[in-house]
Amino acid sequence: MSQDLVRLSISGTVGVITVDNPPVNALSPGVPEGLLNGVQTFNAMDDIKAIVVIGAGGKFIAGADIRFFGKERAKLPMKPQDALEQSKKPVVAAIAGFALGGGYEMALGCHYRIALANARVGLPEVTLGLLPGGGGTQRLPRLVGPALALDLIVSGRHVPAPEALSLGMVHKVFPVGSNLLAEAVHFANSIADVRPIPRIRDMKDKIKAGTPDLFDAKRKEIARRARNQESPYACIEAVEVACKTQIDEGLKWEGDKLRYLENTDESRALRYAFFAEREAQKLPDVPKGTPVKEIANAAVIGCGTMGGGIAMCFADAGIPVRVLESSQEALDRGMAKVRNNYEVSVKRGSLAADEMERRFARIEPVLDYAQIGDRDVVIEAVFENMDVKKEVFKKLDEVMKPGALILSNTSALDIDEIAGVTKRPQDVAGAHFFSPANVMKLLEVVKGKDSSGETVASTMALGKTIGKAPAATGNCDGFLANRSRAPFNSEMVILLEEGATPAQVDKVMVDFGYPMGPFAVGDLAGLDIGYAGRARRAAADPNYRKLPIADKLYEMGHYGQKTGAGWFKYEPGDRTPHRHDVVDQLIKEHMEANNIAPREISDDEILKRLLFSSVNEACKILEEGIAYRASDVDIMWLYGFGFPRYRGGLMFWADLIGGPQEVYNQISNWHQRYGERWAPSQYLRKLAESGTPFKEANGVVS
Ligand code: 3H9
Repeated sequence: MSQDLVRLSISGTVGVITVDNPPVNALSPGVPEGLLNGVQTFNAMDDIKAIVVIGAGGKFIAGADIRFFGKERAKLPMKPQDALEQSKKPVVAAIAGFALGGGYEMALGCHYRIALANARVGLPEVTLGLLPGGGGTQRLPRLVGPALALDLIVSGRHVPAPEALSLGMVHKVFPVGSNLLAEAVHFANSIADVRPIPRIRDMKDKIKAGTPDLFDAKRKEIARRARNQESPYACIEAVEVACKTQIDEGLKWEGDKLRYLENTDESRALRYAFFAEREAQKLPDVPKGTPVKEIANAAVIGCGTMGGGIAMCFADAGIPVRVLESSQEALDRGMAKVRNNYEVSVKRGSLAADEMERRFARIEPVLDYAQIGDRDVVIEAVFENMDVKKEVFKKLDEVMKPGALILSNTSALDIDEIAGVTKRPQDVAGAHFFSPANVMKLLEVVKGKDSSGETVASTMALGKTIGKAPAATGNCDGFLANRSRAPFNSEMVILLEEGATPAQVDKVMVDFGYPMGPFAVGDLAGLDIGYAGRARRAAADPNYRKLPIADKLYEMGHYGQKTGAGWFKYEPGDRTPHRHDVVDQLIKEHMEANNIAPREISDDEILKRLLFSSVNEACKILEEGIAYRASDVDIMWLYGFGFPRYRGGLMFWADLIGGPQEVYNQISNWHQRYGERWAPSQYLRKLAESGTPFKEANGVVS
């Protein structure tokens, strides 16, 4: 097995070890063995003077095989990275594509690292709830110093090769298109006789200058975003250990910590999220190899908050985009908002001023539909009203070139009805962005009944191109994301009717891991949005559970931050939410009018009522065959609603706290207590009965 995954060859006096484990050359069983065998074999050959380690297929090594964490690993007589480091013949790591995690750790075991200019290196283990466990936490600080190592290991970011060169992470960078193997052999020949061989374990200068404040400062810096998590703190401690102990002791500490972390729920959840994200790209009802449309330019209809944000997504990805409005005034207003958004980024230091100008120049404001007809894709982002959307789609049908992707950013409306006004419903799909569109990563791709496989696959691919996390859903009111979220939105207000306060609910959800509480988010987004949606649903469904407190608040002019008051009160120019006595009064009046006795509502009840109501709805969506799989629900919650990634997503979290059986039992209780809105989904009952965890639940294809 190891011979297939790791090949040995010879070029003059250089031994070449090639890792060949598609798709990403992960360190699956057999690869570490093959690497170890390679070093030992070439060390035993007198005529070999130096060694090159390279990956096949234009990639170095993507790290440990993530599927194998939490499982028993084969014990090797020696770790390959240690064997590489101790090799008596100098070893050169030749990095194309990427050297990540255990891959970069393998390169750190080597004595020299060279890379192609478009390669990326880094230690992203923290994003999987782990720490670098192949020597990275001990070798990187010795190579680049503890401060930089700490930043790289705690952020887990992928470092582009030119930057890696300037940081000392690699020795030499070759232009894209170079023959890396030839360059590596040439380089290996040039250093073959250099002695002493530069081994990172012998580098002590940089870690000697201990900086005790560094570690506490880092802990403080990450305290808010890393709350409830262990791995970022383990990463900090590991670099601290590197500065305080001998390397062998540090390596042992690191190995023990990795074994502990890989069995935490945090790491299980993050590993699950990694694969769920990739799974979401797979469309079971679209044949493999379905062609994907090339998108060289785009158009957006509407330059309001959503339209402007969507145009920015294209501009940020280097795609020229025309944005159309019905009047010059609306266009000027929208473009000014876009410019302002960019300027805020420049002020914050996250965007260079010249790059802002380049991006802004890619957005061309236009007033006439004739100016967008030649675009490869158009995204409609006008007011959320069926008649308005239909008018737009009729015009698009007239002007767009044959084969153009015609997408709607509707967040809930019937995509089939919209597509129905065109003569080409096969080219129409939903492309639901989340607000603010230029920031939020989720792209919910909605398949209409007539959307072609090519249209859906192309919209998914487009999402990737513009840096989004796309996930697909079928057509229903609210689609997958907003429909599964709707019960949560109702339940949080219903809890107020029973005596909870917005501040209490928000605190529970922030403690759980959300960046903001749901009431504060409502105030930020604007309470008029929810009101309009409720009115529409109440008109369509006589059994719709009304939310009188929320409705009254809106009717009193509390639209959220924009009016200085919503669920909370805001001082001018300050976004800090303050308790509002008007809201307290509304709650009190509602309870008195309905004879509801105040009671202590526990944090656990708040959390579960919000989230279980949505799990139940997600099960209904799966049962209707509208979602492909439960893990797509999780992707939507992670990227659309700020659900903490280290809890995996709504459904995975529910698995962690007891799975379908626990959820079903609790929901059945609430069904008896509160009535029909808690009726358990039949699909949930089936999952509970069969003992199938949510993470294995697929949509029922009718
Ligand atoms: C580690 O190294 C711990 C060590 O410190 C300790 C050692 C003891 N394992 O993303 P893509 C699959 S922790 C297994 O679509 P791209 C992926 O699921 C690891 N599978 O490609 C997908 O499969 P499928 C630290 C993996 O070109 C296919 O490969 N390393 C792994 O857009 C293609 O993936 C990382 O965290 C893996 N390590 O991006 C790096 N990686 O086709 C994780 C990928 O069946 N990987 N797959 O859906 C990545 O960030 C990206 O995959 C990469 C390529 C940038 C490499």
